[in-house]
Amino acid sequence: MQIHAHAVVSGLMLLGTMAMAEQTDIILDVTGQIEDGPAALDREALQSLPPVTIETTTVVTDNVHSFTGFLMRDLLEDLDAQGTHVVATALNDYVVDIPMSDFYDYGVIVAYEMNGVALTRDDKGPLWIVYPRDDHKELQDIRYDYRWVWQLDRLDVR
Ligand SMILES: Nc1nc2c(c(=O)[nH]1)N[C@H]1C(S)=C(S)[C@@H](COP(=O)(O)O)O[C@H]1N2
Ligand SMILES: [Mo]
Repeated sequence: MQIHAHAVVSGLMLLGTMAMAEQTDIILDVTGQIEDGPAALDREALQSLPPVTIETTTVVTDNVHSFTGFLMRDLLEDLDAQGTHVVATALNDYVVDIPMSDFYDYGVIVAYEMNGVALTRDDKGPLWIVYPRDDHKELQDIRYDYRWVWQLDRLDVR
């Protein structure tokens, strides 16, 4: 986990340097109870976390899709998040409270790619919380469906 933390931190430092020269592309803000303070992460920092792919049906279609992203628990561990839940906010101001235990009970990912193509703002991106719903029957439930936040923008650790 320390190695990944370095990867995220160096991505952030690079970002700090670039910010002076040009407009940066922050796609995820992580705030709240974090040992290292709030983090503003760009695609490069997020993609420095170990990639994980999930093949699953989605809440919005019956077809199986392939989602690639990073494990939510890897990000939260790297930032040393200390809390019992995470409030996820989307670009359309959708807000949902997710228990931290979900990320340890299941390999929940934050996807940046679907079927090998980067997710975009006009189609559920740039980030989409994806549960491995086909691997766990209990996840095939409305209680979990509403935690699949698309257009994810911010995580607040509480
Ligand atoms: N950004 C965003 N994510 C969201 C929602 C939303 O309105 N905005 N709706 C949630 C709910 S209530 C469900 S059931 C699933 C599927 O919603 P959809 O059918 O509207 O895509 O996505 C969840 N993620
Ligand atoms: Mo819903």
